[in-house]
Amino acid sequence: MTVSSIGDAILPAVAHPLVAGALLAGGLIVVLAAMARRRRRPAPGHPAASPEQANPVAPSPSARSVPAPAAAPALEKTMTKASDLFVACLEEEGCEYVFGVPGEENLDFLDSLSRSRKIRLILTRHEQGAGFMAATYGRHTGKAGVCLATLGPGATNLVTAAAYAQLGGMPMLMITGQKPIKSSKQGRFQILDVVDMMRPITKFTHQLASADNIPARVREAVRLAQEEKPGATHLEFPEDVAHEQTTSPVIVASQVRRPVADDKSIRIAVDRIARAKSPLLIIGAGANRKLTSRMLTELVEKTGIPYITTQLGKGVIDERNPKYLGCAALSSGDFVHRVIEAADVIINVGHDVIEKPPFFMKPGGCDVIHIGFRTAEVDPVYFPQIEVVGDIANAIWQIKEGLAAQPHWTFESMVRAHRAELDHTAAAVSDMRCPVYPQYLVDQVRKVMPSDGILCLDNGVYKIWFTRSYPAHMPNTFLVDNALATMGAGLPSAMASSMIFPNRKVMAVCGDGGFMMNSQELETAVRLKLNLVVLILNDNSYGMIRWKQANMGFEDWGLTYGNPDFVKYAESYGAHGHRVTSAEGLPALLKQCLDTPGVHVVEVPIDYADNDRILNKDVRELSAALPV
Ligand SMILES: Cc1ncc(C[n+]2csc(CCOP(=O)(O)OP(=O)(O)O)c2C)c(N)n1
Ligand SMILES: [Mg+2]
Repeated sequence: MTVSSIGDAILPAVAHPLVAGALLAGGLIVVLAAMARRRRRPAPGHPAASPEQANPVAPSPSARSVPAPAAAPALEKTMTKASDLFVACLEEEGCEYVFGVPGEENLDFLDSLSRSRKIRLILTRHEQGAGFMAATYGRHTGKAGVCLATLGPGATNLVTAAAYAQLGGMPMLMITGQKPIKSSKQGRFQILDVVDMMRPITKFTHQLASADNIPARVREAVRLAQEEKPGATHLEFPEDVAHEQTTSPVIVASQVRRPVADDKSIRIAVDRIARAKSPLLIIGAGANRKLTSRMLTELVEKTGIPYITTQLGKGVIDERNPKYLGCAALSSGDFVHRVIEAADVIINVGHDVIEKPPFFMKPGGCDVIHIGFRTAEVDPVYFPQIEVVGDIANAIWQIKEGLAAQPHWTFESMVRAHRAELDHTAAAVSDMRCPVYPQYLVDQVRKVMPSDGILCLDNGVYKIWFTRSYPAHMPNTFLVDNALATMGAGLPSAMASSMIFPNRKVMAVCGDGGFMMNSQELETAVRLKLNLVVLILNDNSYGMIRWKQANMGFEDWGLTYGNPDFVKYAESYGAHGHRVTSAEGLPALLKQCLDTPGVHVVEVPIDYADNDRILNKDVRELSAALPV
């Protein structure tokens, strides 16, 4: 920082009473550090910052280059209103948006937020939409997405989003209001023990009982949300605490780096991989971090070891790479499971027990090397022989440095199994029936989406078709929830993606069931002037459950419904409504929607008649018949 830039930073800073307070109470160095960081953030006014500047994928807290805060004796203490201090703490954490539905217990906070020049309120039509958007913000940026709700009913509406963030590893901070805690206002009207309610689905939940503690608790809530494994945190901010006065200054985050794997563990892993006959990389949820992506790509390039992914590991390495051998979308019996069976050493990167296991270990079976931020959670089907624990990107880099391609390695049967999968899919992608064939749809969506385009899936049976056959090219371009696997997140996650990356194409793929669970957020999307395309796959039923019902030999019963006219429905919100009437017309319609600004809702009648035969029978039989 130059002398003049220091001056630039200080002058507007001291004009702000909160920062002046921090200057006096916390000392000059703290404020200079804070200012230096603020100057790197987007200028006031929104939408903020270009996505790349906004720090794409999961920055390690270690990326900070801020001098460590130094404590200085307080000179004079300035009184600050608690809700103003809370907002200042969020600003310090780099918060850009607060997504939510305020209630009367949040009005002090809302008033303080109205004066922020760094944080924008994103008002939604349901707290669940706000939570899904905040979690998706966290997933893309690595910074805690912040959402807001009132006490009781607002807080209960956040529960599904909390679980979504917690299980999915997405950093998110929830703030809920509460009636006064120091005096009774309306008896127990609307009062629930929200802190306890959030306990099993968060990493940290806390009631702010004193304004003095706000800076420490906000820092903790953000630190824990962002730290591996990222997840949800919750602060309850009662009405009477919100309008207290305090002299507590904002706390600036420390400089910290993640611990790296011990080099002895790296040597053991390298030695085992080198001695393998057919090593295989499996990329899981925890590997979905930006630096990890680069290191893994380099490892594959240098050694030629092939890889498969779990659903949440999709896109970490470009799936156009010839070393890509499939995604474990089904639990068993797919071609990809033949790839796995052909390996004698599995290098399992970022394994997260929250996903259905891509493979089941057996005594006497192949060896597994677990590479993760933490040690493996062992169970009867997962008991790795070797573990490399520490920052994943660094561990992969160390392994890459020590490992060379081995002439005795052979990948023939793995490649054969994947080739059989590609041939099987290729035979179906040109099926031009209408209602549309899922394999044709996946192929056409991939063709119209650019490499950096972001596909956001809701939960339904189409998820299996997309995860198996949509090659993701870049990290976080294929947002699927294979952790909570909730319905209803497709549209909000696409909205958040479009806000964060306004220059990229964004498409939500939803079932008619999942879309209707948060369809009211179309109003939010139109109000925010977002550009996105929402496909609604219409089978007039909860198709995924119907598919399982058929598979289990039950009668086709109890899972169908009627739908609104989706074109008129979209138009009533001010969105553009479209309906696919022929397979031939699909590509041009998708392209037109992606290239025309605004919110486009496209109803796609879908033919699921062959789901059961293909996914439960053909795929199993064909893959089982392959020689290993
Ligand atoms: C919130 C929630 N409720 C229920 C389920 C169970 N579930 C999983 S998929 C599914 C049906 C999805 O229907 P739809 O969105 O129409 O997609 P389709 O499978 O028909 O393509 C249901 C009910 C769930 N995952 N999440
Ligand atoms: Mg459906």
